[in-house]
Amino acid sequence: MGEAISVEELQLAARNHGMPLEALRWDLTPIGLHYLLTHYDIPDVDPEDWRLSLDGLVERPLTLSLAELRERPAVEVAVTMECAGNGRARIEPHVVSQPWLYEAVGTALWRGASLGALLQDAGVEEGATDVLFTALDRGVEGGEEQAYARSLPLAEALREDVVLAYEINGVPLPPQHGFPLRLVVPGWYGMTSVKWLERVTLVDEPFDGYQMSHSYRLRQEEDEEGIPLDRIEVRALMVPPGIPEFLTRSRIVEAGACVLHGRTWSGAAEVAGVDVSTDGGETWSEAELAPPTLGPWAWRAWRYVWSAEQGEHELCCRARDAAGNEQPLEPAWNVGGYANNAVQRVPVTVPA
Ligand SMILES: Nc1nc2c(c(=O)[nH]1)N[C@H]1C(S)=C(S)[C@@H](COP(=O)(O)O)O[C@H]1N2
Ligand SMILES: [Mo]
Repeated sequence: MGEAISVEELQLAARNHGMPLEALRWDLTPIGLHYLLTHYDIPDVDPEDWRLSLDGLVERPLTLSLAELRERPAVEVAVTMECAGNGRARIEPHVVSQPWLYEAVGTALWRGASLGALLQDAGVEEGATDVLFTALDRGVEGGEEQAYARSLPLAEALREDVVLAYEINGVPLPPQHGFPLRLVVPGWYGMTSVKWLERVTLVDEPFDGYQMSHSYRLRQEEDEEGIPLDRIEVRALMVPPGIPEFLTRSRIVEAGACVLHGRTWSGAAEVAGVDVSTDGGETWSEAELAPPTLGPWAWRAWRYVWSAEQGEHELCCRARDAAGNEQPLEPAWNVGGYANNAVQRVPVTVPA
């Protein structure tokens, strides 16, 4: 990597931690190891006073307490969530923001009320096209004071697996993951899954706030309109094998049979396969892909047995999906440093 990260970026990185890659071993990421991305501060919410408002283009505006949301039929879905900025720190020239390498990902079992069922109860009026989600956390970004807020097209909001979640992995949401209630939109990059929800508003056009019109767009120029980010691009990651060297994190692996394993996911289409290279991408072999045991929105396991021989090696894994997308070998630059799903490279030494 070229340019060094700044103290300001380190300040963000210390608040917003990633998932250690060895945690790829678990189907569901232990809560404290799930990645975290919070633009502003974690808000202080008293669950007794808290209410969710559902308003805008609906026949019957609703105000719901947490107890009322918990009384509704529950939906549970395993979701691999990934930040759209994952991979940003490997893009050149350097993009200043949260400096993720590979680890802005995690898989959780989210439980909550169906958003679609709630919208049905409120009665969506004709002319509504989008749903705006407004959160309690506030800050200044791009010189603009704002509450974190994003909208989602109505058709996506009505999908049966879109959840207003009050539980993660069987326990109430912890403060950092959106207590008392967050949106979870399976298959979409993490910015869509608004935490600390306060208000859901039916509107007749996409919201044009900062997190929609400035952030989370693929652009080559600052002043270009660009393309909004939505579905998660295909990716595979491996648990780095052997043991790490403390500072460089390079790996030391014993000679002989070494099981390489990891996870693969895509929000756009089913994963079709994972290939592994042990020579820096010169040659590739197909890994064994496990069935989607956690359902359609969560990662799948893969494995490959490598005969490790003495010397220096670079291990890579590369996934492709049923829509014909394949991870690129090199990152592509864009203004926000988003959606860099270039293949993971793991330098390994096999001593004599
Ligand atoms: N209210 C609110 N929701 C938010 C954010 C935020 O800063 N505030 N960050 C978003 C981003 S960019 C991501 S990647 C995910 C991260 O969710 P997690 O911290 O639970 O992993 O939350 C999204 N929802
Ligand atoms: Mo994110």
